[in-house]
Amino acid sequence: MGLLQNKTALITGATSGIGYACTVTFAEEGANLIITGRRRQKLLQLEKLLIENYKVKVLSFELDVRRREKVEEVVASLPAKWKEIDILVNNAGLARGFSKVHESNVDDWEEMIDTNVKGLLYVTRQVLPLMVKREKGHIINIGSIAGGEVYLNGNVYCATKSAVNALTKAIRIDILDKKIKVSSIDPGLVETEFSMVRFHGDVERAKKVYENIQPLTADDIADAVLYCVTRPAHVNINEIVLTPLAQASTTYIVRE
Ligand code: NDP
Ligand code: 8X3
Repeated sequence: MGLLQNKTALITGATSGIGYACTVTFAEEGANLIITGRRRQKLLQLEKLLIENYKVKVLSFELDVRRREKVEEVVASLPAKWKEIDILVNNAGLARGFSKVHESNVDDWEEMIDTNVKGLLYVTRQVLPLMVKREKGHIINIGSIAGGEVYLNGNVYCATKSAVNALTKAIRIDILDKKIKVSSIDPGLVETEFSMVRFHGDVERAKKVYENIQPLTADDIADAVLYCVTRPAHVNINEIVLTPLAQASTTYIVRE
């Protein structure tokens, strides 16, 4: 029997990287899954994989977390049983662009702020009341080590992850009397589509980020998430910070 048997989890940004790995890990442990993301084809492929390989139920929604009304509509449309969400993984997010503030593309800022901060809030605002009603649930926010420090050209991305860090702590205080868990997972370098997105599809630049270092994998993060959601009822993991062995901070990295 899986560790998450009879649990229901909603994962944002399930189409790639960390969200995808969390989805598969949760399915392996028997969780029923609500998977969301913008790329319909990838969602459908994932849904098929889950149904064919695991005995779990799956609902998938093409969802851009920046679209507040759509977020409200999706959560409101869930059948009653599916509204009993035990775990919300607020994972959808991105870095877009890598330049100094006075040279940045403002559209990149909007995209990061709207996704990483406002999107996370929109989803939480719809799901958390369902958890509060049941006095049961666990929110996992995927933050970053960039939420605790800043680096050259990281400015707005770091600011959004700093906001995620603040929100994790704030939400935990807000619902302290509601028996709901809130955790933040803050990774360093994880090899996913992250750098391709950050560098607007520049493959060579993206590859360099993971050159001569063994980065974390999305599965490493899913493993940390699974650890958080399988602790005894009285234990809340507030934060897990994890980096590759060769990374001590966003800037101290030893490459072979
Ligand atoms: P990926 O680019 O591989 O995955 C990002 C996921 O987020 C995709 O599934 C994407 O799906 C989804 N997403 C992006 N924008 C939106 C949106 N507006 N609405 C809905 N879904 C969206 O990167 P990672 O897996 O690495 O990133 C996941 C999280 O981990 C992010 O929050 C990131 O900041 C964080 N993180 C990543 C680190 C890394 O080094 N990789 C380190 C620390 C934190 P789709 O395009 O289909 O919508
Ligand atoms: C991603 C890690 O160091 O690129 O959040 O900001 S870093």
